[in-house]
Amino acid sequence: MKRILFSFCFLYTAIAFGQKGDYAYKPVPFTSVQLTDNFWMPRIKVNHMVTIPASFERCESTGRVKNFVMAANRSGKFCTIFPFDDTDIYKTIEGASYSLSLFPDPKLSAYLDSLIAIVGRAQEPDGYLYTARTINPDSVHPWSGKVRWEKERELSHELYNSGHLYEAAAAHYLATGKRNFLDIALKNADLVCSVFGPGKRHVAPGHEIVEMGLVKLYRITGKPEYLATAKDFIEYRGHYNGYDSTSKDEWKNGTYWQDAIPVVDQREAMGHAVRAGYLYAGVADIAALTGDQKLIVAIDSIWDNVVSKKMYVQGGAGAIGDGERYGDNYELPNETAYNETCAAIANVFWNERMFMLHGDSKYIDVLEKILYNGLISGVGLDGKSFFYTNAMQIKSDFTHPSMEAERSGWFPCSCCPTNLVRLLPSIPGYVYAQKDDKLFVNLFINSKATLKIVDNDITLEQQNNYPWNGDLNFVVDSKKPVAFSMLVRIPGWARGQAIPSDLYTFQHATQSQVLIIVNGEKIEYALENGYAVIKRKWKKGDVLQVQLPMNIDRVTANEKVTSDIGKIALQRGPIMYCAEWVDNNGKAANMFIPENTTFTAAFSPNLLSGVELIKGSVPAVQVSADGKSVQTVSQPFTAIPYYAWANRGKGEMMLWFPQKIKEVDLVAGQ
Ligand code: FUB
Ligand code: ZN
Repeated sequence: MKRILFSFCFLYTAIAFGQKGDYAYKPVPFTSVQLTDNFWMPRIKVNHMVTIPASFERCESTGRVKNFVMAANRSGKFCTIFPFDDTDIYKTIEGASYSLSLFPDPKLSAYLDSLIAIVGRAQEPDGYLYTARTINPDSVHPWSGKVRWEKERELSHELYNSGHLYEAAAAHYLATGKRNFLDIALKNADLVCSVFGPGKRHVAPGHEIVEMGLVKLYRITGKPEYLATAKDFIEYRGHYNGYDSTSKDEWKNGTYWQDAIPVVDQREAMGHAVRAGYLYAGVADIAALTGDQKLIVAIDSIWDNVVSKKMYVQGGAGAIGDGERYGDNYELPNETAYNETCAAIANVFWNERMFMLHGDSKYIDVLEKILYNGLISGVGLDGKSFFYTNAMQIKSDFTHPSMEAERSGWFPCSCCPTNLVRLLPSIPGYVYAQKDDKLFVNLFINSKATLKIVDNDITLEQQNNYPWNGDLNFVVDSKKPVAFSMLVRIPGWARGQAIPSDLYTFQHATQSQVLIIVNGEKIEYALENGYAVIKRKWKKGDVLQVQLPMNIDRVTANEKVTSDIGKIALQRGPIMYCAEWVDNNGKAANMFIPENTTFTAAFSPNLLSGVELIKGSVPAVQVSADGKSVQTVSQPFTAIPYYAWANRGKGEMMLWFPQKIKEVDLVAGQ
């Protein structure tokens, strides 16, 4: 009864305060999907065993935890570099919470409780939580402003910290059922809602994420103010009159913060790429909950813009280092590609939400591209070395010293490692989605899912060796036969499409047939928004087989991407490949790949934790030992998955290869 009353009140207040609907397509929660695979589970385990402890250790050794202790005591001096350093603790707690639902670990659980207690003590009585001020309000970080919220539109990150707090507290509550962290977050959210809104302060948060975070709290509590404030934060963008709209400087004209024009009028991805990705994800949430069509038009256009003009072929985004931002259309330089790991993570959040809005597989195609390539490249196979930027090529002269050619343990700004900590163990939540009697299979990961469909409990087991092999098996278990549709994503790459746009195409697009077999019999199927629809009365023991062709494809870029003219990249299934010096006679930047080159693929279980290699023979330009002549020789070629580069030391790496030589640049020798 209490539950019914709560639901009724929630519905009533939700409608009164702006909720008109929700995502049409809902993910099957991470708690219902148990991964058993050989690709993600080992990574999630390394995240649990290595990355999470290392991350907490660094939060301790760098003074991030001490900041909270000092804030609790209201004395001391903020002892780290950035006012958003608090978020590394929140993000690691978030990752640990997801991880605890996979690997019960009483010691870790007790440690989380102890940290949460410290965070709680650092919170001011009215809910304010921001160690950079609370430690000593008279001596604040220069970015923080003398009084609360004064510099929120710029760099204080007060609401950014709150957003990460909400995301982490929601995950902790959902994974563990405990309220200790959630209560801290709610107290802070209540303060935020009392400070910002109509008739109160207006601000476009300087670093988005609070919008998504508030929506998560709204979903847990049903408190309408959380939804309303998230919506306000989006509406406040584009109305600040202190910018210089004539300036080309993105910080001065507001573009850096996605604040130059109202969100409903935005059509192109601009500014800081992580901020942008978090904004678009938050906009999708608000659009879903309020039904605001103008917001949907805006993010649909921005998505088209990113996917057709601003995304690297390995799914990275945010090409420009100065401002960590999106460049112009087709501005995708390889020598200086920035591709912050956090931007890739933000775009996973955004693409998942775009799918939930529209139910089209193209969003999951992009999500998959990011996930298997430009996102996990951010963490080394050891789980404790990271890339902040994700390079597209490394040449031996290391011409651009700002480009990371080697992974680091952590960074003074450690946003990327701790973002990876939270993303990886949340992957079970991306595998399936549902709408009415439709079950969407979005990711192909060995797992056992328990879910309810048309009021029946079923379990669905995936058996495959993805991403190396395209043979997918699904086994249904159900007490009684259930009529529902299984919609299996047929990835764009299996249908001759490199990306859902004309930004990248397969040079020799082959239209291989995707075979679908039910209980041993090949079936005909219709393709709906990129999904093969298999509608039947499913019963215990039914086996669905889907055979995706695993060709090695040559990818070419749109000719407007000047840095890729005349070049190809190699893709097999969802995986993009690169060549490293270590497998290719000490160099990688001297090889080219003529159009008629043939390749083979072979699995190498002992290399780089087990990878499918692409092998062939290609011409390589060689300089004679005396430095007096140049010749082209045919040599064996080995490419590894892009995500696995830089795990064996520092040297050349190439992802795009010329098909012919145009000219040779001479570098003087001694
Ligand atoms: O500002 C907080 C985080 O620091 C951003 O998301 C990253 O790009 C880094 O600048
Ligand atoms: Zn980052």
